[in-house]
Amino acid sequence: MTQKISLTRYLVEQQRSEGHIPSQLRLLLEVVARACKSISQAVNKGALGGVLGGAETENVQGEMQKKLDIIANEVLIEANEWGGHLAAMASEEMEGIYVVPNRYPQGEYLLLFDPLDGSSNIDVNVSIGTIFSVLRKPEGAGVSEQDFLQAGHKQVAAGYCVYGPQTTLVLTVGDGVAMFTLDREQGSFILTQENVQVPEDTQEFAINMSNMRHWDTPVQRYIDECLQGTDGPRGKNFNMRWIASMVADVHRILTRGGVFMYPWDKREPGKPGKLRLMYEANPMSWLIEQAGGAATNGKQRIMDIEPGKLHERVSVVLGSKNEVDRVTRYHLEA
Ligand code: AHM
Ligand code: MG
Repeated sequence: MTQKISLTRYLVEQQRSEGHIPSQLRLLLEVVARACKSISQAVNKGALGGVLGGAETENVQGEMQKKLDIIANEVLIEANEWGGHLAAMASEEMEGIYVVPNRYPQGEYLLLFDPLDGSSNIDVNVSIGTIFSVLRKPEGAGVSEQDFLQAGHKQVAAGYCVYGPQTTLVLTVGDGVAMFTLDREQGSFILTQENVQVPEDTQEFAINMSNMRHWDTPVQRYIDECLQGTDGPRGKNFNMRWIASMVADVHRILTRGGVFMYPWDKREPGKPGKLRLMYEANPMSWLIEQAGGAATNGKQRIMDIEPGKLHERVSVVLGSKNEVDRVTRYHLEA
């Protein structure tokens, strides 16, 4: 019988043999995984747990919050504040940073998350998820929002948990991408795929086509060429998928390739894009790059962007390398 490797064992072995994970970071990741387990539990109960529907409050981005957005945010904070491994947290659902209260020891890491990604899918029973990113707190006393403003290449761990037909946790600590499936009977995440690789080529794209008339020329050109299929310059047919949960779209791309785009568009020209850099684009970009894919904002590598503010937005093109390179080239040529 092949032995099952739990997330705990995987992390211990990474710490021991590879030296990638200091013990504080290992503890932190285990706590994040535990929080994801509770969120998965709440998601699964759905209407039976009274967790569906709106909360009638707005977040800092001016978006209406769902009950689950708030529940997931609280679960992550409560799970992570007392362990001693964190100095502060930041979330899509909180305007400012959450500093670990004085009654607990302060650690050397910073945790950022989108507690419930794909909120518009909660009430319709479609896959949603949690995205997280871990940074090291810069040296010095105290902790401030400024400490969080680090480029994506400074991340020390990143991942997401997708709540779909299965609950799957996907993680990188800079040594490739590993996937863990939640075994509900055992109550633990079990390693189900290591060394995940995104194929360099793909015939599948993901974009919200209803925004087509608002896009910039390079994006119009790329999608138009895909749509022409075997009759156009690409000489092959493309398929389209759009789940409207970045977590689920990225999970499909990590599994079978594809290109995901949420570009800048003319609806709100002052905003670089819809998605947030620090807790959506950066962690997803690192996972995709660790799996051999690429991630840009159309012009530059996402993980090289120096953030100016916590809730900064960004245009996103990520996935199979050759397609991302093509979209980026179209932008640079324009
Ligand atoms: P959220 O974090 O508020 O759920 O918003 C992010 C989501 C992404 O998961 C997804 O790719 C995108 O918004 C979908 O947007 P749209 O509804 O415009 O297609
Ligand atoms: Mg989100």
